[in-house]
Amino acid sequence: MHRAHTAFSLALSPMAHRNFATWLLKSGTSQKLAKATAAAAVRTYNSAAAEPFANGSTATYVEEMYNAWLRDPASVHTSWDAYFRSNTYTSPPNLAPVQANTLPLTAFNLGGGAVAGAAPDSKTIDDHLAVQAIIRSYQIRGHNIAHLDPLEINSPELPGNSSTKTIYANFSFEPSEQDMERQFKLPSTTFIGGDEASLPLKEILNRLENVYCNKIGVEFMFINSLEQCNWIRKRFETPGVLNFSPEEKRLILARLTRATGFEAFLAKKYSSEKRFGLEGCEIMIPALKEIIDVSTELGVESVIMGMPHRGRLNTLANVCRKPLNQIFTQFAGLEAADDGSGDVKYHLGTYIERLNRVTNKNIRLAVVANPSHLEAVDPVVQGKTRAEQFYRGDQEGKKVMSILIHGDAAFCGQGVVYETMHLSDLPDYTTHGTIHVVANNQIGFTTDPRFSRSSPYCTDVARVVNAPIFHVNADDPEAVMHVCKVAAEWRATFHKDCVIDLVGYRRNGHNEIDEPMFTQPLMYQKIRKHKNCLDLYADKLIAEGTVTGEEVKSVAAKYENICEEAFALAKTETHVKYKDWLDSPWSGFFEGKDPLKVAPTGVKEETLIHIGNRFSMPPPNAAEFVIHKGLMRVLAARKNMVDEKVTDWALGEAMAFGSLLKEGIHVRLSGQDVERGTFSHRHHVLHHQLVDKATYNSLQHMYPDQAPYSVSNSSLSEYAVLGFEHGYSMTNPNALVLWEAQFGDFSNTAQSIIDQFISSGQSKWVRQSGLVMLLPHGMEGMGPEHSSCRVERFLQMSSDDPDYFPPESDEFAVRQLHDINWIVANCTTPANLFHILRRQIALPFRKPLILCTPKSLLRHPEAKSPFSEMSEGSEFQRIIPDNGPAGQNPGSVKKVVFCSGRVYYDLTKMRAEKQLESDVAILRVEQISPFPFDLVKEQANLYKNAELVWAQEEHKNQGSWTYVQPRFLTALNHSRDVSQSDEPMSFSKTTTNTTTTTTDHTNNESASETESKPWLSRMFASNKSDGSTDGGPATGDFNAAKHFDLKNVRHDFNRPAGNAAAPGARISKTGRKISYTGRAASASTATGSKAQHIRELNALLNDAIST
Ligand SMILES: Cc1ncc(C[n+]2csc(CCOP(=O)(O)OP(=O)(O)O)c2C)c(N)n1
Ligand SMILES: [Mg+2]
Repeated sequence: MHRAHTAFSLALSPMAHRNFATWLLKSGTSQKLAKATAAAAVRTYNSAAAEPFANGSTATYVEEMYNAWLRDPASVHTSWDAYFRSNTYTSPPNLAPVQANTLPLTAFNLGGGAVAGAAPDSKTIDDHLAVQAIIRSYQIRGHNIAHLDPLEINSPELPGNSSTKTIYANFSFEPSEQDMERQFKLPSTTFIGGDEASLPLKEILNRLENVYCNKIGVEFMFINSLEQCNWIRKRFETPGVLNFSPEEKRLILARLTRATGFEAFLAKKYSSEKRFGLEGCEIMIPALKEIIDVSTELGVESVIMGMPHRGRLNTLANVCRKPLNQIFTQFAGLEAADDGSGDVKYHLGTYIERLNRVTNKNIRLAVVANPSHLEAVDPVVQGKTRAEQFYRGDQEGKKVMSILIHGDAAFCGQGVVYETMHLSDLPDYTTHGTIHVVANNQIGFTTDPRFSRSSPYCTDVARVVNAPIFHVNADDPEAVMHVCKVAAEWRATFHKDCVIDLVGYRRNGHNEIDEPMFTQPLMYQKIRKHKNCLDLYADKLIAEGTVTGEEVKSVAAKYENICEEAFALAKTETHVKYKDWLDSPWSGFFEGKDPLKVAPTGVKEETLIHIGNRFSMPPPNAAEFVIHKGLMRVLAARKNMVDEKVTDWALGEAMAFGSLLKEGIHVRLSGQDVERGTFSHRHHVLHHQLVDKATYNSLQHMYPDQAPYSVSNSSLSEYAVLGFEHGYSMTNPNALVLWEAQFGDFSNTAQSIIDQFISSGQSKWVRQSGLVMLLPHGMEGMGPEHSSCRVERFLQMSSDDPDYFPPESDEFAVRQLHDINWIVANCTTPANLFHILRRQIALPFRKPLILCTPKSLLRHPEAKSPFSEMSEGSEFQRIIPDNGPAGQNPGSVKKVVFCSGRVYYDLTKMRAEKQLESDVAILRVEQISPFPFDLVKEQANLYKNAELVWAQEEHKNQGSWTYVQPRFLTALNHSRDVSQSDEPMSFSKTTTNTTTTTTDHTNNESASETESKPWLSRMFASNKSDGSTDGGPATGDFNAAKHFDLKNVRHDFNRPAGNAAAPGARISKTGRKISYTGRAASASTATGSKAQHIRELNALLNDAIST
């Protein structure tokens, strides 16, 4: 264990080096000090943000004095007596009640020859207070010298070798032999006495030593709540808490046997495979089971877990009870029966419902799929948990809980742990307590803790949220079980986070193929000689007569048989099925749905008027609810718009939300300052100007039977909050979940959530999400930051093939959406915003939406939409054509400018200035990805004689240019695949059906060798074409829909020019080109000074519009 021994030299408090009693007994200045201290203590107790209780030992002395005075005023010094009589001191509300077993100090054998029953002399008081201080010292820093490291190599270097001395060295109290036998009164802040009010000092020290310095190290005295501290003290100090019945011990042994047996079995069968075994920390499996057992007993019905590689397979097998054959199949290198890129076996998720045999209650267990990026899954798990709590109406987290498992190096190294911890107590993000389990093997890959962290413990990050930390030696199964039980009870009682630090070791290298002796030779020499936990525990139970050696062997043999049977079954499997590894099934969502049918997104005009009116209304009790004058003007302006049947951006967004809420769709918007909106345009939460915390949110009061709306300002974290919202969106497809970045570029601090989950989650883990990312974007002279949301990065990750023009049909648009990994758009009108948000729910599947959103456009007089563009019959426009003179007479247009986003308004202004409305057409590409090949082609054909340009305000290597350029070429040349020869490749067994929506799943099962290796297939095409169709599943569930989806993608990819192609496609090559107009490439998004920005913008507008 790496623990900084400096902790020991820290003083308890300024009082630590004094003789407390003497100090208290002094009069004059000391009295004043005492009074001040007492007053401070009162403030501390009464303040919501109390000072750390542990540091203020003063408070406890006053409290002890007060308790003593209550019992017997004569037992305290007259100064205290006078002080308490003055009623200045207020007993803290959460002060532990005086224990029944406490006795007045006068009852004790006194020092200095005083008579029993008389007022105690100063030595007696000194000694008692010193003993109390010692008790307290054990509670505060006993964990520092506890025997936590099974290898005993990383213990702190302490001065002297007596741990007891270390604990009380600061207290000017050197107990003699005689003192050791003396009875000492126990303070109300300890439970070591059980029913006894006093104990001999020897026994006190002995018990404290056992409780705090043995195999458990409890770190909790920094917690601000006395109630919580006492709760923990009681759970660890009460005599007998570590006594286990023979049945309990046998259960632990059986579970440990399975955990150990599983790793041994994998090691035997797949010796050269990476599995990130748990050896050295196998106790984690019984530990998780204990947490789940106790939590289930206390009412939890669903547990959502997030964990890294280490011990993951074991957890799936022995905690979730995922069928072993499914796990073993993952080792066989089989082809997938369904589609997707898949993932390595130690990343996959799972979802299981089963009976907990110990509690006899049904339980759901989910392990969320996660990427290699350590800890990235933490906020995702929290979001998923929060959502499940929300949908179940579990407002206090009594039914749904999360468990996060961490590695020691990752827990302290990865910042997202801290960011996630900070969500733990926020009203709209809390999951009402998470149990964190650290599989602390005292190493991270090849790096020792002393080189990987600056904190004494790997768990110190948890202290910031006042989470108790239970360190425990992983070689002591009973200590571990006790800690797990307390953790589960803690969560059920206080609904706050806590941490279990399982201190073990790693028996092998980082993975099974690594050689650990290269880097940790001494540690591994020790490990090689160290018996495993199961053997140690079995020896112990055999020695004490709880089990026999035969029983131990037979339990192990039984489990091995189970593994063998599953292994044999796995051998009969021919394919792996990704759907077996889905962590968030959406039962019923896909059933009976036409996977290519989008519900209309336009709504009745009366709905728009109703929502608009509500949204522009002050709170119903307006007479009492005073809102800011500026907001009155905002509301009045909204009302005017509704009367004129037009909408601006904020109103358009509210229309989308309100209409979805009306349809029963839960809407959740989260991000920094989203309630008002960074640009002060949204104002969803109105604040009473005179009453604190009185707010009104009109979107929550649109309709009596509407779905819940939640909008919440988040913590200042992108990584954790975006991850959280992604997790939230995974839980239920019938919700619109949106995350807004303050400015679009800040989303890059959440890059791993974007890369690892949002863009690729469906492909890797057959998991869909309709999450919306709102990214304020626009070059407006604000410098390198706050300008670009780096849309180029999102576009670069879009999975549509630039060289492939999909078959044209009525379903072109939806099929593209179906096949892509996410949607990237930049809308220029509130109506299009309205439709694209509603389309997220209208789609029969879910795709993430990356939406560049405006800043200055929020108030642009032209960026408004009439209600007619949102009412029934209207829909999202992927491309907004030119509806002016140019569009009406396209044949005479000289130039067509394609653009995306706010630059459109600058371009139209410049065109007007140059009076070129008939010569230059300006078209807006609103949905950038998937690229609207069909509409681009259609529009380009319309302007036959025109030169085509792409104009963007972003630099050439940024913005959409690099994405759209090759796609324009494909669209303009009507090409299916410009990189291919003219000969259609027809090896594929299916053709892409442009019209049918029927299902033929049977074909899918016979995926050929060549199909499964598209690149090879392409090179050595085998001319296999049966012309069968592969449309969408008529009755498909999620997996069926996805199956269908990816088959098409794959087939299309391999066989771009198919017999189902639109007539003429790919044949007529016009040879038209599109050129670029805009800023030069740049290393930064900066546009320099405001003046430079305007100069550059004008240049690009001039360039774009000149004919
Ligand atoms: C964000 C990130 N950085 C680096 C890695 C590479 N990596 C994989 S495991 C590992 C060590 C992790 O140590 P620890 O958290 O203690 O877990 P252990 O493997 O010891 O169980 C590292 C650095 C990673 N997976 N994720
Ligand atoms: Mg580690």
